[in-house]
Amino acid sequence: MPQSVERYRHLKQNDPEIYDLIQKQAVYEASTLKMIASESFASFSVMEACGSPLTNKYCEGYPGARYYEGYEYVDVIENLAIERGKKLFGAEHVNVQPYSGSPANQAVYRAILKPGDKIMGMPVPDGGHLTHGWKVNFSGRDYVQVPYGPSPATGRFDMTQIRETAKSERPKMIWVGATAYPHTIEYAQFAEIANEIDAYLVADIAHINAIIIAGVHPDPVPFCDIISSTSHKMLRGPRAGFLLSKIEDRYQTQYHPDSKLNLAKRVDRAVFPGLQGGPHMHIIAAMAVAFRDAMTPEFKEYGKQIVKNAKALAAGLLARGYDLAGGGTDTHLLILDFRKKEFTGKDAAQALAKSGIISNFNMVPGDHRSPFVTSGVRLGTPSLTAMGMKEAEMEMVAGWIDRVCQNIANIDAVAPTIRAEIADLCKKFVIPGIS
Ligand code: DSN
Repeated sequence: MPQSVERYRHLKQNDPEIYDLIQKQAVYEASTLKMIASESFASFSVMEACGSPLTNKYCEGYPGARYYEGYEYVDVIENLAIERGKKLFGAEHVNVQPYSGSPANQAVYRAILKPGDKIMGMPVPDGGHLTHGWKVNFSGRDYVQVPYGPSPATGRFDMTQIRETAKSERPKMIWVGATAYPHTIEYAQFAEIANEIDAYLVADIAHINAIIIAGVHPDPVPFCDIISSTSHKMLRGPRAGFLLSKIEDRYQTQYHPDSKLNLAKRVDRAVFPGLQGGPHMHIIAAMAVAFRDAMTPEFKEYGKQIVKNAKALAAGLLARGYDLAGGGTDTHLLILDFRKKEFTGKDAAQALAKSGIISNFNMVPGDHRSPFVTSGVRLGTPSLTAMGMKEAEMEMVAGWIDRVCQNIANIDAVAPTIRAEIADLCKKFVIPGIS
């Protein structure tokens, strides 16, 4: 039985129904391959901070300027989170209050733009995020998205094309960041384009923060006005968001009604009181824990191994004749490209899940299928890497994926065997925060 569940003795007594479901989820996660690219495992320490009495505390405002009394200890906690965030990323300013990635991104808009302004971002089917200007999201309704994305022919950014679009459309802000782009992002090249058109450059590094920390992906901090992130995903912290920014605003008088304030102050004001009320102090404490963990050599090794594992998995799949969007990966994720297959991404994701490989179906560049079924499956390596898996296990994973894809039509016959083999492999590893 997973240790984390054994520890929940009060919950077990008071609400056995929820306890039982948590237990089942923990057992499920400990016996399957979590390959959703935006997931990893938070540590027991992070979860203990999340489950601490800080959950009760209200302290609207920022350290030293609260609207509630009794802030002595929580001010120290929030300042620690901020200082650790600054040190970890080398940032001038850090805000740790966003409730998650989407609220962090809302704050970016409120800090630097006015409704109706033009922004450049990747549509969701191209690998962007809802909050990068997608039409059904506030960001696509209140702002005007100029879309860009990987070239359908190469699966990679065409920087000449992106520059041309930016110069003709002149957006006031460029988002650079993705949820399904497997290649290196060259922030310096995006910064040149943003500078040429006097646009803000904002990176969303929620998916790739750990590989940036590990030094195996370019660092956006020198190039971007604001950087948005989550603290869960590969960073392995609590379910929350944070913002890094420069202190000064290089376009001070141009775009914003609050232009007397510097950028750091506008970011803070956009989060509170602009969008949110009381900060979640238990989560901020857990974020401080995660930032501290992320400064260790072990974390940097984990970040490096994430990429090595993704490359090993890509090599294993390519060797078995599969197509990958953009031909491979430089990051934590890869996208199986099933455009030439008779089955869809959704068929494959469901068959993989039955077999114990948990992923999500995803559009691929140049996809002819609808977003409800797609031609792709997105696979990420952070969770397996957090368990301690390395290249040899990735070769086994490639083999299992191949067996599933060869047997989509009769998956019920083969899935139980594959699932049992996967459960056996998982037993050899410690599952952080579970076992
Ligand atoms: N939903 C996340 C993902 O899976 O990429 C992004 O927020």
